[in-house]
Amino acid sequence: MKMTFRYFGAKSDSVTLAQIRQIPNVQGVMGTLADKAAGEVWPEDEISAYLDEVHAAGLACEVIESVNVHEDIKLGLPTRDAYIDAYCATVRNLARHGVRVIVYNFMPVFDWLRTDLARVIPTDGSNSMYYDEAALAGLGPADLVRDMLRGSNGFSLPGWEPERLAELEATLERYKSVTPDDLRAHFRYFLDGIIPTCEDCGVVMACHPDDPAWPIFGLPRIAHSQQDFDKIIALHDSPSNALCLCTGSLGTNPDNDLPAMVRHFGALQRIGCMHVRNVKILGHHRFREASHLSADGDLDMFAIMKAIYDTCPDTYIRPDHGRMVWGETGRPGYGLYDRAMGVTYLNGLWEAIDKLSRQGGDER
Ligand SMILES: [Mn+2]
Repeated sequence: MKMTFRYFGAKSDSVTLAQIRQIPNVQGVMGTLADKAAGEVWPEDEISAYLDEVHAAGLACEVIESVNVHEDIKLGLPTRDAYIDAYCATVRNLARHGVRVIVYNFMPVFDWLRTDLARVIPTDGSNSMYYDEAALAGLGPADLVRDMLRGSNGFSLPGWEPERLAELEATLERYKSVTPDDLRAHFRYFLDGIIPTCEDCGVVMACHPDDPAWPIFGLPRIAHSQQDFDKIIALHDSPSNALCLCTGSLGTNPDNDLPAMVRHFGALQRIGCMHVRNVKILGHHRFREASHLSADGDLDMFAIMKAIYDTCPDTYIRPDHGRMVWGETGRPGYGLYDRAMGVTYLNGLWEAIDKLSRQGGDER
């Protein structure tokens, strides 16, 4: 596996490339241009400036995240063709600079969602992001956006860019007539439009799951179970139509068997990259993010890493949202310390799995 770390760029991250470079075994970043609106073509000069900075720090960047899909594409509006062309232009620009995997999602309006961005964990005084469906009662989508932005410590939240949300009410209204099958049909149209370009330039699209792993505010959501992802990879049959299995997002629903999902899609060669993190389920549609350690949450991180080792050992991995520990402040979920601890823990699991396998001590 290629261990990486998310990096938002010097202007948008509280963590530096020098710090990332010092985390054991981190060979690269999963990068982004933090200020790009959905539908915008990512200019080559900005891509190369970002990558030059990463490379100068001794790190690779073959995975780019958050190339967001314009709502008109998800809504299937006539204007979608121009946005699909723009998306293809961004794919080509990224590929020209060595990018091999692009992480995106097809969630209507809202990207990931939490009801508290800094919930104190009583047992140790750290804090992490928290979700309680009951806290949404009486809240409209606009209230939620206001609360999310207020809790962001001044950082932009990926997927919560204000310009995307400016026309919130109108966009929500448009989705009222869109069924999950409609959304899948729009997804197929999008994939049919971009995958030939991706194949041409050797790029794999990695679809990130819905987070949390169920519909919210009555919006259709179609990417939160193994069945959902089977349908997505069938929409356009190509090795370039792949997945970013995010264990913490899918793990919010205890019905999702993460090691089994990794094995299933790993065996099909449809895992473009992995986000590996843990989550603690506290009740029905109530959870908080945990340290990466298996015992601190509800996911078996050993079984997940073993499934990666067995079915897609060369994939890109990064730790995902961490807690805030040791007094650190920053972009919620994206502090340095807890994610760095997550990396070393995942490294340890990997070394043990690898050595036991080589010694014939693998009893699976
Ligand atoms: Mn993720």
